[in-house]
Amino acid sequence: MSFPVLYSFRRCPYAMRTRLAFWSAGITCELREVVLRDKPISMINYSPKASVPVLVLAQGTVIDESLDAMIWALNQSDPDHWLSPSFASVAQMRALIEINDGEFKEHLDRYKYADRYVDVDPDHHRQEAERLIAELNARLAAHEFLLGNRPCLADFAIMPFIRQFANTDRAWFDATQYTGLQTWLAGLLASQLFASVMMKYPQWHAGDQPTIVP
Ligand SMILES: N[C@@H](CCC(=O)N[C@@H](CS)C(=O)NCC(=O)O)C(=O)O
Repeated sequence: MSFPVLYSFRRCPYAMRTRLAFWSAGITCELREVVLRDKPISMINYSPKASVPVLVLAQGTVIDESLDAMIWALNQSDPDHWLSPSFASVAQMRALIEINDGEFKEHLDRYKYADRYVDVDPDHHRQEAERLIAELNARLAAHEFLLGNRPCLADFAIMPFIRQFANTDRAWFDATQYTGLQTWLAGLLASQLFASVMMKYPQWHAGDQPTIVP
């Protein structure tokens, strides 16, 4: 029997959110743990842009955008209704994820990895990123999750990036007034689902015995 193949990297926020959707959907796949400085040739052949995650379906279809891979998984099975936010439309949910993946990610990278850029002030980019942080925090004053009283695709698509933002300067984040966001993040990080997708696997090499998960 052949399972979908997921090229993944444990700490990559895009791969993380894809694994969250796979585990929630209960999809069994072959996990190939990638080391970014030593990417497998087969992954690059499937997807020349060579970013993780890369999903290869049994029929050979390749999905190499994490959000598309999440939606593919949830279209197979969505037991917790991630695709139907309780207090918002799907379009509003997509829009929130788009802000995260676009503007927020740009500032997050320049805050977290300022030394990789020329002439970048990390504090400036933290302040810019804080606009979305404040907006998410305001949402969480109204309900427990970003778009309602249960978590949806947006919570899991965005959480790995907020985790990175928080971890960049944990003492600063913990001392902010964004208590709703702090509680939301802590709850998701403490979940059984998150623990499951953060299990460690050795680097995959062609010819290895397949790692079938979950
Ligand atoms: N838009 C892509 C972005 C994926 C991405 O940028 N992944 C990073 C790791 S977190 C990567 O593989 N970068 C390529 C590299 O570092 O060589 C997605 O959503 O899947």
